[in-house]
Amino acid sequence: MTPRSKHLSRRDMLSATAALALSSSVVAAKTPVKNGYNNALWYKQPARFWEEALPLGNGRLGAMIFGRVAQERIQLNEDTLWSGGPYSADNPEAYAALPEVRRLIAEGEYKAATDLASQKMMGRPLSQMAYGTLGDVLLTFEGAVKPEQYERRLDLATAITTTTYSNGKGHKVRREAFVSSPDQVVVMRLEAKSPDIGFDVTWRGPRSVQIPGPVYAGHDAKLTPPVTTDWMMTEPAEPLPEGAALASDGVGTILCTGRNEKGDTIPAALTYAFRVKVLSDGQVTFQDGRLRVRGAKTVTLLIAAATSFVNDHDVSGDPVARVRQQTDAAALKSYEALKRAHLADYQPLFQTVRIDLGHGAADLEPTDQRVQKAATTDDPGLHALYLQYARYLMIASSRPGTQAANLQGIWNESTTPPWGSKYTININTEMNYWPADPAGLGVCVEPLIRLVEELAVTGAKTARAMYNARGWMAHHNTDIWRASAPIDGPMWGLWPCGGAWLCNSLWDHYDYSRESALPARLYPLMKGASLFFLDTLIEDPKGRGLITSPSLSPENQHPFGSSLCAGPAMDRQIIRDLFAHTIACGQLTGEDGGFLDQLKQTHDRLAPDRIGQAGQLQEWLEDWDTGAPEQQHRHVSHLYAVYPSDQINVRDTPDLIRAAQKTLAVRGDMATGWGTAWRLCLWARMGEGDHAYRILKDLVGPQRTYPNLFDAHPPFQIDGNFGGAAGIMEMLLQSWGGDIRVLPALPSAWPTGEVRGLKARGAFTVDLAWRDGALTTCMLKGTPGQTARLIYRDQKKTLTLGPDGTARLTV
Ligand code: FUC
Repeated sequence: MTPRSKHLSRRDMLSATAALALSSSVVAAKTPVKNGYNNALWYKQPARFWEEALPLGNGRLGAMIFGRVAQERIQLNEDTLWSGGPYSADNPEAYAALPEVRRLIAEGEYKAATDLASQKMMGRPLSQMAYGTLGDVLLTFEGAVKPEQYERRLDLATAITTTTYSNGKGHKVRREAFVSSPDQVVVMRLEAKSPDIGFDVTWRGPRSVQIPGPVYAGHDAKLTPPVTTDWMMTEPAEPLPEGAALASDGVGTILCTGRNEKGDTIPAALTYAFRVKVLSDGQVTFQDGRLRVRGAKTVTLLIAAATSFVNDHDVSGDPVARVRQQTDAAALKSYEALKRAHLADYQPLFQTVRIDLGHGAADLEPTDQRVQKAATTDDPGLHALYLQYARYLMIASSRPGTQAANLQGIWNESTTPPWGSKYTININTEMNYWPADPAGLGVCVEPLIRLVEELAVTGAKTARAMYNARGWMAHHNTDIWRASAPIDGPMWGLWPCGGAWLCNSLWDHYDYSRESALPARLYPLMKGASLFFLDTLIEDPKGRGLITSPSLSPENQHPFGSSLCAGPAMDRQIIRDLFAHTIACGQLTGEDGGFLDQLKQTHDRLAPDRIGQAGQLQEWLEDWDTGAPEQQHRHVSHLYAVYPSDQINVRDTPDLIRAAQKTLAVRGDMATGWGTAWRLCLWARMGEGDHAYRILKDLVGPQRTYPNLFDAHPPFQIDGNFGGAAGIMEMLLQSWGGDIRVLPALPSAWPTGEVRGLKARGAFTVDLAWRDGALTTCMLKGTPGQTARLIYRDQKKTLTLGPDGTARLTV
């Protein structure tokens, strides 16, 4: 934190906001800076659907702000509110069945192998626990009428939402909200010109929400923004769920408490609490289960929330004490002081990256209208906004000390969210963290490191129980209890590489930051993950090398009625990286040389990647690709080697790159939100900027992006936001194989632009500018004396950073 940021005045804040809009001349010419230019989401009507509401978060507490007129809806989340309690799903019968499942796979009896695995090897229970919700805090206003000059917005430069309008009496009304990390509360401020703010505060408890209406459902549905505006929309009153209670526990407060849901056979073990405290210059009373605010000019609403979760085996926390302490402490500060602390915490993180990809008329339009046209028009401002929004979402959903971002980050309105809003670790959780380091937010990876540390403990039990192996492993999913047994069914769950992939993500985090303390923290995790494979890899009976079995190529069926198989390409690629990274890490920490030698020998015996008859990169050890039932399957698992890994790349392995391109062409450009984002990253990594750009347009268009810019799988899943942001950065800057590539996949649609603050592997910060498709500035920052190999078009240069830690590439 800079000394300056500790003392941000309102003027500082405004100038910081303005400074973020890079091209000031364009801003001046087109004015509506009030609409935030390309650093804000804004709308001319309130949110009807959840996917139109604006997310706020401090990593732990999440709030969706609807900006409604007759009744404000604040949908609340706390990142430890999951169903169930501490549990293990390891199946004691699994190990006995393992040799037979392997034998059946080796003999091509895939269906029989699947049936046996289904009966004997899967987790008990077969599903994991789900992320939950605290329900809604509702503010029902007195005498609301259709407003005038309505606008609601989320300013990414401040992480504050505002709703402004003129009420029936011609008075301006203003609401601001943010979620403070330093004060651990949701803060909403309501202001009016005269003392006529009157509303009731009520709670609608957690409920199971079906994904609303045809507008937002369906894999291929067209997602259109609402055509009508319901100014007076209110939520139906509902009784509180069983076990939930609401009471006033002090002047101007309500305390809401309850129990989490049970999950499958696992009993509910958590309690939760949240407390609302209202500070106002009007009258505040408590009656009939509601707080009544009347005759106020200004109101500050503080909300703290917590559960009894301490860690994955301890649920003895006291959420009531915690929320009382947090709301009471926050109430001692003025609203301005809370806001200053929030900005001083948030802005130094957000402001490290600035981006300008060009401008157009759409810059001035409301965000929902931009999305509507984004697949068919060029809107570079929206692409820049998409990157900054992902950075915003990262800061809001994953901060040191919080839980890692799950399938929906931290935002979820249902007790039964899609896929439990868990951690799917066969792509989705890893994708969540792809943009963190390159976007200057390496600090946000900390929760993922902790997740892996905890998973390595439960995963060691699974490794022992199911495979009689040393080390640790995890299958394709986990939850807050760090469950590691295979779930859902063998076709999805019986995949042994979830833990290994996570380790590779953590090593990549080290590669970006080169933080000297990290290898010692990561080595035990990586060594444990490696040990598991030393004990479980088997010889391919046809002599092609070492392979996994049983396994699958994530969620894709081969031609023989199952996905179960031996030695899919992705496993070999992930394990190859895992071993190589473990060796590198072990060398840094001075670990056991003999063990590292053993890893090296095993690494070299892993079955290599193969090119099939159709010229494609083989997804499986056998050449099955052309016979697989879903040719355009959303997963592109065997392209892991191209991105996020660099085992297959345009510099060293041109034949395999051609095969990967062939595969990707067959898979098609459009998939689920995250599937589309992965394709974008892949084409960018292969240097195909215009192709990547076409995919980006689809991703930010109305079929894969909701009005609030949340990614649409559909339904909402946050991985597409993060993967899409990683793809945008990959088009501008790449770092792999020891080289830094400048503008390696610049599309013709972004001829002139500028980006500052991106990170490259090796602990470099890079600022770039280009004009008419050609690089004009490339500035590298790092440690004095550090050298970097730069590639721009056909130029290759080695630069040494000067005494001030910078160097420029001259072109
Ligand atoms: C994997 C994907 C699905 C979805 C789910 C959460 O199973 O195949 O598309 O993203 O994770």
